[in-house]
Amino acid sequence: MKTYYITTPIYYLNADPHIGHTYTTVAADVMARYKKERGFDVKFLTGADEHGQKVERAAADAGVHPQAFVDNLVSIYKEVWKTMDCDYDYFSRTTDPAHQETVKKIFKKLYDQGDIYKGSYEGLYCTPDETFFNERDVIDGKCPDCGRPVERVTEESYFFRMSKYQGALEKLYEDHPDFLVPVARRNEMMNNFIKPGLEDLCVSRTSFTWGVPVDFDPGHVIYVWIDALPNYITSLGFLSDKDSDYKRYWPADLHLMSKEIVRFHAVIWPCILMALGEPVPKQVFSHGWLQYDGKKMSKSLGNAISPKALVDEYGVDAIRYFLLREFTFGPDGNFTPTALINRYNADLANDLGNLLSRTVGMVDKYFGGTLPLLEAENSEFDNALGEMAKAMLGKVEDRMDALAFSEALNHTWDLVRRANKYIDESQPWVLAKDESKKAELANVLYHLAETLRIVSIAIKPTMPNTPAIICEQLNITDPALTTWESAKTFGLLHRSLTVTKGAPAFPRIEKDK
Ligand code: ME8
Repeated sequence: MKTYYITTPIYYLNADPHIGHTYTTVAADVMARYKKERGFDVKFLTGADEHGQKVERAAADAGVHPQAFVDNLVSIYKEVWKTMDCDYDYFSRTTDPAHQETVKKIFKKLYDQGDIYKGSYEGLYCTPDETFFNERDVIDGKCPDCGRPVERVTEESYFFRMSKYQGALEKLYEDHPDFLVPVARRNEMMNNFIKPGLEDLCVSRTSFTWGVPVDFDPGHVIYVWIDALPNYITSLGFLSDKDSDYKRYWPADLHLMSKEIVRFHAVIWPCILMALGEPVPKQVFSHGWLQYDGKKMSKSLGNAISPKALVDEYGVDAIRYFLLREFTFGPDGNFTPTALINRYNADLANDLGNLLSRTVGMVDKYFGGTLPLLEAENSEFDNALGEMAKAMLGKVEDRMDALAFSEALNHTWDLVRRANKYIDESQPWVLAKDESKKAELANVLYHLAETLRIVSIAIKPTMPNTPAIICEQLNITDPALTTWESAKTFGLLHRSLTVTKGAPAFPRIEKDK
């Protein structure tokens, strides 16, 4: 069986997650579910990045031990992933003793082979982001990422000899143009970081203690990226005696993240892996920021939206659908309540919700809930709908494989809208008035039900709960009728199907809410 290993970043544990954090995790979850549907042996990793000065300070402010501080936040994060139906296989924690042991081994190995050396560092440091910047990157003494002031720091540090991997990294980018996508990010990394020459990287700190210690030099803790990035392999048992997952799933198929940490994943991480003599991930994909009022959503900017509040109001499937359908996966996207309500009402309440309730309602009204077994010739409308339904999943697959979630969903909704139009074309209410048109009428309703079956399969990865609602109302219980591949055939549903009327799947939202 082919494997598929996908990761999100491990999130900093300094605040409750907002809907921006969930953007990556939901996308990764959708991709993981999609690959499972396609028959892959999938592993999906998310987790928590728990060390560093910022956590140490926040815990001190809260008057608790840093471990207690991060344990509490981990449970909050896990609750949010449950709320968002994100079904991960590994929850990576950098305070996990096994992770720490492997990070120490990695550090020691790189030191022993001369890829880590001791020096002294002077630089401009953004504490909240735990990132050093060059003079040329800092804007008026402020961090180019978050806009907060940077501090000048001088200290004895260990360095990772990244400059040594200049040639190998350039070759990676040349040989594998898809290593980093979208192409704009690839160009940015090439032009801003790789071509100007890789600089050695500071990988230890002495100014705080909340981190993995350098065991051969007390006083130094391993600085964030050599601790955080290897989580993707420590979780698989790398350099431990339980490394079967590492052997099976590494290299990762996809690292997902937003643009501010691309450099770490697409420049520093491959250099670390090359130094370790291990394969690099197959692909790094960077999406944009979810913004609110044109600014990156973040707790510190005060524009963070709580995932739970949204899910309580609209339902988890609607929020997952909105995140992936509304914004193109790649550029930044602006989150607005109006866009959410419009999208919900148009696509979910009107298009999909109505298609289901009209179909079930008409089977109920015209045939008492069970379609009769009558022979009818297909009309041109029946044939057109059937052909479109059969072809839809192939188009979805093409777009999903390119991480073009919005386009993939749009292919499914093209069919949903087509089916609603088909109702208008076929005019079941006219057929119902004519006793001799009973077979034709049953055939129309059958085409609608079968289209809904196919739609319910295509939406499974994005909307994990809605297919059950559709199947319940159409009484689909045979697992053979809900497999991914079954959505490429039209006409599998039993002709004399029985429906069960249910509550509207997506009740309309009044705008003034
Ligand atoms: O950077 N829009 O953790 P982090 C879209 N610990 N995505 C967003 C977002 C927004 N407004 N806000 C956050 C770290 N994200 C490090 C990573 S990995 C070895 C270590 C998502 O908590 C997005 O994926 O700051 C971004 O890259 C990630 O959260 C950063 O999370």
